[in-house]
Amino acid sequence: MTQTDLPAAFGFLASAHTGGGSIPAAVFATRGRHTRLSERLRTLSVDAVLVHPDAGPSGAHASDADTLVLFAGEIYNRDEIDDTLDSPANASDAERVSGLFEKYDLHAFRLINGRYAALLVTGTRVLAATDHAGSVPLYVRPDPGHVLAATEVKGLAAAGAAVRGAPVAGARRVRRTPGVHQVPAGAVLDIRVDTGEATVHRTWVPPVHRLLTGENEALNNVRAALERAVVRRLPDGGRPLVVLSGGIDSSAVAALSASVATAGMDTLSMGTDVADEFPQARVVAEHLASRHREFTVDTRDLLALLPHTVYAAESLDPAVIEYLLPLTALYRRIDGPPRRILTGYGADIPLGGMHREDRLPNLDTVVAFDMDTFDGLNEMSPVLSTVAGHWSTHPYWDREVLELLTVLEAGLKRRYGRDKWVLRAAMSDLLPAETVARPKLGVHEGSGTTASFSLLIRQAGAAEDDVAAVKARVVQELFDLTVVGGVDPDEVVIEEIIGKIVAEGRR
Ligand code: IOT
Ligand code: MG
Ligand code: MG
Repeated sequence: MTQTDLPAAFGFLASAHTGGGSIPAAVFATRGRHTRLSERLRTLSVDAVLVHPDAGPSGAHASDADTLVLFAGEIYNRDEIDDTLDSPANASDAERVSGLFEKYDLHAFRLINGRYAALLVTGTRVLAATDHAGSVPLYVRPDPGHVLAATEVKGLAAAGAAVRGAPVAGARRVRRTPGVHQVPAGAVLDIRVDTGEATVHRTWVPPVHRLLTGENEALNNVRAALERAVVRRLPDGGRPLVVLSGGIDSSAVAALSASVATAGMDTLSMGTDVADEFPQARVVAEHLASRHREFTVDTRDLLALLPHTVYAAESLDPAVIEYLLPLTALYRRIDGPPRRILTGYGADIPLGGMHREDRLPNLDTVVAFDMDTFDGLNEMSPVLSTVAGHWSTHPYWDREVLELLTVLEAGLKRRYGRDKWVLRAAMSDLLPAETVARPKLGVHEGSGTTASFSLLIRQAGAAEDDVAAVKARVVQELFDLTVVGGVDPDEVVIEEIIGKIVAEGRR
């Protein structure tokens, strides 16, 4: 595939300042070339580093005398935006943001369906914006006269002491990084650079109402929306790569990709010496005639990547780290040229797929809770794969798909004794019957990750009842070491960390 299939930039680190100012060293887990920018606007100066694939980063920045846009990621409703802006045919995503801003000011970000983080410096303001899902994490440190922003918090943790460190109402502080806040999902932070004052504006909130829709209408809508989301994420003429477990979520993405990708499709499955879903994935790969590969990761090698997973995701949630660890191992094994990877990640959140019983009120309770609490978990972060130079994208968390799935009443999600019924029914003509009927299995279960991590902790002497607490402490410690402390994850020995934490627990 050609590199133009990748976003113009994967991430950035930037400093906007009134007087002189320096930019911290560019620290990214993301692999890519670094390009420095220095722009003197009418009121503010900006220094930035973009991290990008070889073909970038010209489409990732746009500027005129008073405004500079930095853009990491990609937009999926380009056609609609270009129509409303009368953009030239070859506009870049940074230019689209710039054009929307001219027309709508910060409301521009309400209009974008994408997977991105953006920084817009204009006049005396810095706007820091996330997509609806916060799927490309973005962090800011608003000191008076000097605002720092980065797509990975480790770059800001390395920046030295903050001047002000005052809280930003409506934004979460980041552990052990004074003055640093994460921009909420679906939000734009409007920062006055002279004072460092910041105001959060929401650009998307998860819907809390539910729709009573007929079966056929629901499944037709789901099919159409998911197909649109997949099509918008496919490489231009190249072969898509789908990470395939053989469950309904990733199999649906693979089936829709196969139905439109003219150049053929690749699928990839991971397993460990302990567990895999290889037979179930093979059924789908054969049915769709994809070029399919299986990677088996040794469990010891898998667990050794816990520090790398925390370093990439910058997440403190132990359950999320268990979901992301096998995917981290998988992405790191994809060699050759950079790929555009489609996943089935996130389908279980609006569909309540992790919920394993029949009662509808409980199902909707879980959906409402999960849609309220995903922000800050960073489970969709592209850094999991950009550490290996690849770009991942998640069709179920396309803004339109996510909204549609969320609002369907619970009885369409669990129906006829089946979980995720509406999705299964929507895909039944494109997949083998056994795939459509296959019960849900989480990636952390299918790879044995949860069990293997637990075992390692018990082997270090922890009691069964303490395993969950030890996991949480281990993830925290890995965050403190690698993200905050700048320790190379390759230098961290996971057994030593676990041993230390279990010993602490005994004291
Ligand atoms: P799961 O749904 O099993 O897997 C997520 C995606 O990872 C799959 O759709 C597939 O694209 C990829 N994948 C999984 N297993 C493999 C494999 N063996 N080989 C290759 N690719 C694979 C956890 C989970 O159950 O994953 N994620 C949930 C939600 C997490 C809860 N988060 C929250 N409440 N905020 C999900 O919805 O994806
Ligand atoms: Mg799933
Ligand atoms: Mg699964």
